[in-house]
Amino acid sequence: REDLKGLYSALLVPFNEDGSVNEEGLRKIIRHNIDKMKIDGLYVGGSSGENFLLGKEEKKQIFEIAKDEAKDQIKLIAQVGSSNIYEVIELGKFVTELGYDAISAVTPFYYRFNADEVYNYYKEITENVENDLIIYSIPLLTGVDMGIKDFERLFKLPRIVGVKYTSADFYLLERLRKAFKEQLIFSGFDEMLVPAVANNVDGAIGSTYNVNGIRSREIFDAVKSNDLQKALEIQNLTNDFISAVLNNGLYQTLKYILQREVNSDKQFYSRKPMAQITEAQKEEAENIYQKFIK
Ligand code: HMN
Repeated sequence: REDLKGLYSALLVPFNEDGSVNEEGLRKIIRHNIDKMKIDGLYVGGSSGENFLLGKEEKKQIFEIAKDEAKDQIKLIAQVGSSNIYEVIELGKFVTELGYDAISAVTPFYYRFNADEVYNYYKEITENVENDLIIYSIPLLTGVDMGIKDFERLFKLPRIVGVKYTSADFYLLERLRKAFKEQLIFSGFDEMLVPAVANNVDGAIGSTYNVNGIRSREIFDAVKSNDLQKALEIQNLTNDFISAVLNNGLYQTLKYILQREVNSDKQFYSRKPMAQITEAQKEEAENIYQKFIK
């Protein structure tokens, strides 16, 4: 599990106007992440990949393309979770066969599952998929809040190796880190990288690393080498960028910037019901691109 540590981009996926996956664009984004952003790995099938808007076959297609393009150059984690446990297991086996380094699964959502139901979901996945599993906790989007006792029980399952922790609760993060030294904790909020690394997370997974990976690595390294002043300076600049992106539409803006960065003449569409970028948003995205990324 040691070698899963590091900085991962939550892979963004470009779609064609008809909603199908833009394979050429996707390959370019993967190359951009490896060659220019120098990331350690990709988190494929996360919220940033608009995964929860896709069908099973499309998810498989994206997992295949990512592995085929990245080969063994970087680590690959596949987010296979959803509330359909049979699909979760099928996808888990599929990506394990493809050679993914680990799987990750979001807490089951929509229905208000209790702690036992969430536990049994993970237990069943680990019993059926022969791969390491990283819990994906993102209460903001799922409404599923887990406490230290829930994590304690889950971390006892043999194949569970850590958690992708997308929450601003730093008290819980501190408690988790102190209690579970052997588990991998990945920070999920890019704008809170400084406090996360200060709490000794093992890595980070985020959407903005697709375009702001170099700066984010500098933040990570500066905190690690106890240069808090430098880390904060870069985080301040990074957060000017992130807040501008969030104000203008997260996925639309990041995909616009990627389209510019990889020189694609085809627009990187979002998947419906996600809205497409408007002319005004494009203009602002171009400003953000010029100011922070180019
Ligand atoms: C994923 O599942 O694709 C992402 O890793 C999720 C990731 O934690 C992002 N969270 C959300 O979008 C809610 C962050 O990278 C986030 O986009 C960024 O910190 C800006 O808020």
